[in-house]
Amino acid sequence: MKIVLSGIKPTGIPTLGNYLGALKNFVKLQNEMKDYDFFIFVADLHALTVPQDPKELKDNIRKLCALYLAVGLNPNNLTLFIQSEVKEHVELGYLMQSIAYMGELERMTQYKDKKQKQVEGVSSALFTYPALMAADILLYDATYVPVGRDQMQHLELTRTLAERFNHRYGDTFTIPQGIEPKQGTKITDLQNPTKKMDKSSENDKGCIYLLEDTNRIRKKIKSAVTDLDGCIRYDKENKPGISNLLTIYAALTNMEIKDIEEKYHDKGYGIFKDDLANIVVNEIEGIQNNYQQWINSPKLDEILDQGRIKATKVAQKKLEIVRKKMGYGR
Ligand code: ATP
Ligand code: LTN
Repeated sequence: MKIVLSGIKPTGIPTLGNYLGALKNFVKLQNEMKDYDFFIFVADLHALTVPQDPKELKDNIRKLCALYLAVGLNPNNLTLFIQSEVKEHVELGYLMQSIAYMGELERMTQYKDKKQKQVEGVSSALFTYPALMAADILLYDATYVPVGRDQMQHLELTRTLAERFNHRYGDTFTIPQGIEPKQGTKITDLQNPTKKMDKSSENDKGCIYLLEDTNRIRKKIKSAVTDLDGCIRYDKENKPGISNLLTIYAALTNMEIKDIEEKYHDKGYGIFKDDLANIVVNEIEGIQNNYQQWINSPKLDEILDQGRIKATKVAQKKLEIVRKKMGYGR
């Protein structure tokens, strides 16, 4: 059984960035890699690395589960589960902390960024987060892990920890490989196009959420920050706003950026943005319609129950091997 595995934190409503960097790619890979098993989960323990409102968290977990199915993941070849329901993640997470070095964790960009934003204090879980992420992946011997660019550093660390473990205790874990989408690996904020579009960002105007009103989405695209030269050309350094919009366009239409530039070479930003708004809304409307079918469906709970049972079985088996190799316990 070869496995593709990934997770998303329920820290808010997923954005167009999560969709293009992760969700859409999960669906594409599921359609292409027929001989792989797909394990997709809601990383709820990871959400707790920064303060969460308990009611909102509960709500976001269910919404994310429904969205996974609404974007087109096929439940027939999917182990969909909630991380906290498979207790083995926490135990292996701790074991990974025991082999990860402080210096390695200190170098993580996400930790350094998120640390700056914590007003009440930085939780120690935010610091050790990559060890838990490594456990999420290694428990299942995942071969491929589809993620956006921002997660590649964590994936590299996961590989390092797996190799270190295998070296110390003998061959135990598969060394996983990250897969980024061809386009859309880093979608930036519409108002601040050098910054990543983040679902937990305070800047609502710069983010497109998968469940928001489509008229608002249109307005956000039309008021996206661009530049004054009026030319639709990809240039990330000097034209980050237009470059980001071109990336979104390309990722949603599967067109090459140069062909989009050609198509709009004699047109202004207004027309380009109108067309892009139609493309984005068209895609998101489809997702929202499917979402309505899943969110209150008892079938969703059935899928999650089956997912928990299957994931637990695989995880327990792996952890039993790890316990023996490390020598702790009776
Ligand atoms: P937070 O704002 O709470 O840090 P996030 O949206 O950045 O959340 P996750 O929910 O864990 O982070 O991200 C899930 C997946 O979406 C990951 O694979 C990540 O790489 C991808 N992703 C997140 N933001 C973007 C983005 N702006 N562009 C492309 N991919 C993204
Ligand atoms: N760290 C990721 C979410 C995440 C994940 C994982 C992704 C947690 N565990 C395992 C892939 C595999 C994030 O913040 N985007």
